[in-house]
Amino acid sequence: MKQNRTHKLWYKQPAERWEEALPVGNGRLGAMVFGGDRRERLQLNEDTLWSGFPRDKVNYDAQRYLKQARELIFDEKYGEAEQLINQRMLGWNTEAYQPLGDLYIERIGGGEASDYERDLDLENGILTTVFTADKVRYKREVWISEPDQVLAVELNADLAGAIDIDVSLESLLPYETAAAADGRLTMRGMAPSHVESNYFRDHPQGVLFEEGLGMRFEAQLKPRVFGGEVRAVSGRIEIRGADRVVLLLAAATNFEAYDKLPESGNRRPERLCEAWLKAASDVEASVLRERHIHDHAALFGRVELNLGGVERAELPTDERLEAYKQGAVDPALEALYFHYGRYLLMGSSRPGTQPANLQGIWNHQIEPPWNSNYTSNINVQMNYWPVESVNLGECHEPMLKMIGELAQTGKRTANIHYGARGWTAHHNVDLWRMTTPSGGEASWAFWPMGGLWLTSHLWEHYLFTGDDKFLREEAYPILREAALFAVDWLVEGPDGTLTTAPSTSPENKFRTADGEPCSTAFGSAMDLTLIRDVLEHVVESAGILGLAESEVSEFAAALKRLQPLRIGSDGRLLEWGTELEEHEPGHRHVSHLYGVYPGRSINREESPELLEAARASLAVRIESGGGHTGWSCAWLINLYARLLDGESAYRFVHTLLARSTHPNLFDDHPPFQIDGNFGGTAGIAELLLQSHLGELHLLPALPEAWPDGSVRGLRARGSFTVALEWRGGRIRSAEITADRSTAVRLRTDRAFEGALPAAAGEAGAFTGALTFAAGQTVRLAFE
Ligand code: FUC
Repeated sequence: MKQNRTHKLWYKQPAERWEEALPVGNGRLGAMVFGGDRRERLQLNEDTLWSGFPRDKVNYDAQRYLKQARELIFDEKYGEAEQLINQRMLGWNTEAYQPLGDLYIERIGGGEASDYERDLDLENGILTTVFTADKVRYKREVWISEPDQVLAVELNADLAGAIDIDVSLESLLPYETAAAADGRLTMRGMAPSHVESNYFRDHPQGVLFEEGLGMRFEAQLKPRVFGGEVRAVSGRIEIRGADRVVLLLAAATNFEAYDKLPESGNRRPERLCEAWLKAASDVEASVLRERHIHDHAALFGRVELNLGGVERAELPTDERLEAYKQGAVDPALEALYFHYGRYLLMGSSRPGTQPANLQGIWNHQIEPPWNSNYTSNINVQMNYWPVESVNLGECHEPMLKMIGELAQTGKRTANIHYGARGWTAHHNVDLWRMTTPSGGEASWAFWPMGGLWLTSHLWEHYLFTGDDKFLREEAYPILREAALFAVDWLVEGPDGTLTTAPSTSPENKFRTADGEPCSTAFGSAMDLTLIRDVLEHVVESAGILGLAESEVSEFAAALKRLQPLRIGSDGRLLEWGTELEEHEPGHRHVSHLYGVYPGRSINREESPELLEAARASLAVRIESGGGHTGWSCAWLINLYARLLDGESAYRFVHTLLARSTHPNLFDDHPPFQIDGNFGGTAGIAELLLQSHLGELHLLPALPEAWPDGSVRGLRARGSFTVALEWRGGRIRSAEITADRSTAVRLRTDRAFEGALPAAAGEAGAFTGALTFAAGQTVRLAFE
């Protein structure tokens, strides 16, 4: 059967490795589906299942050493300052995101499978596996419903009575299962009270279980069997001679109430599962399926992207990716990667759920890499880079909510660690909203700027939506408290400007005068950029909201005295407040370029010299081996998009796919880490539309690899939705809708010389202004 595979990942064999399995999720529940013909495995996750328990992790001693650390730094004794921080001012690592368990469906009897195929349809969020065994055609569909909060597996066969399966639940964590006479399966388990930090291994050491401290979880499965029978046998169920089977699974932890809580309001996981399963089994599976598709398609279908090229979707996705690595030109695969990023974000972040962590919600290890936590010195932010521009604004909610929660826990950290007002967070965050420094070493752990970076998400959400109520009630109080921390954290530097000390530039190191690698100095470009941003955002917000807060003048005064970014003797942007020799010139983080992207303070209009210095820094970073991890490569795409260098950006789109992508199109840091998927998706959007300078820039950096194409549904700051069409690298038409009545400048300075936009009547590269009534669409045709 020939089918349209434009929005599908598909394979001719089951997954052998986890990175070949396909993800489904509703933001809270996730599964990696292996598609085994004989033994199907669905590896399950629930987004609140973490190790640990709520507790106070502040380091009461930290503040004692702050003054001394500052003095050492201003005496240029950087190594000594760093030692002091490492010994006295750090904290404990975050807890780890946990795997819930596995659902196994074993086919009993029957011969070898042939004509096998599995696919994931991004448009409807349904995963299908089909194969033939003993001349019977079997079909299995899996989806996870957001409206109904259950996972569904539907099994069909084209011969009556042909379905003979055993169904069981297992977990890597301590668990018990029970099977009831009606076929209901229950798995009850317990999470570790603590997991030691572990980057790559997965073994039992360092995993602590303490009765009464770890989280409890439960999964319940309810089968609906048509035309056959079901038996409970020692903890599993046996289904024999069925025509059709629908398995419904619900899972929950005792972490806290969900927004989606059934009305009982009871937090016990067993009650939650029962309520969800009851509601879901009161309706036909076809109704559940329709409700799921309706919900999924409403979000997924908002954006269309066509990057041209010959559609190579007739090739299975793994073979297609392999061909791409070997040099096949496949812009449609690049478009598929973009759509997959949107799919993954919808699957791992929906209103009321936890935000997407380092692996979204998909994790099969008790000791996952970097605890599968929220790494807030780039990674969790990158997860949300595309969220607004690719028209998934509501999927931002879990992140925005977490920022509000961190603003609460982070007050204690600001106060006790640094004697400062406001709130702070560092480079690692977890379910428990840890805001203290982690353990380890200063180069990553000592970074009290995490909270400031996170607040940019509140501001961006405001810019995209123009929602004053959100700004007033949700964003402003958090921004203001972050700004209070920023002004209290600033100190007078040797030249009399306000700077930061101790200051690191995430994970990077310089060489001290003795040639030793060291990370701690003063005034890193990223600190100063983040502080400038938050102070400006608060001052601007207060203006928009008409607030006459006393601190606003304090913020404005600090802005005037802030140490400016500096350019080094070789024309590159300095990463620390003074010129220091780099220890690893090709370091994966490019924190000092924050102002180019995701920030906007380094731009061609207001700071062209800094922009050129940033360009020079970037070039050296890349020549020296930078961009070598998935997310690092994805950052480069976005930076080059902002530098309006479509060709360099495209080079990294290609690298990301060819070098850093698993067969299931998951980003490969290595190992799997989802940020690269999201950063790549954001970057592709950024090449087509930019709005960070208060104008709509159409096709700002279109690469030559995508001469013909179209996009529909991208969002721009100012509450715009934009559709574009281009041919031969030149824009042909644009359709812009504004949610609110507004005016905006328009720029189409690439591939548009001499054309005349029908609606605007201006000749030359068009940079005119357009005005909109609320809801109005303006269509521009370019000849
Ligand atoms: C940061 C990065 C690493 C990794 C980790 C999760 O520490 O420097 O490359 O992505 O986060």
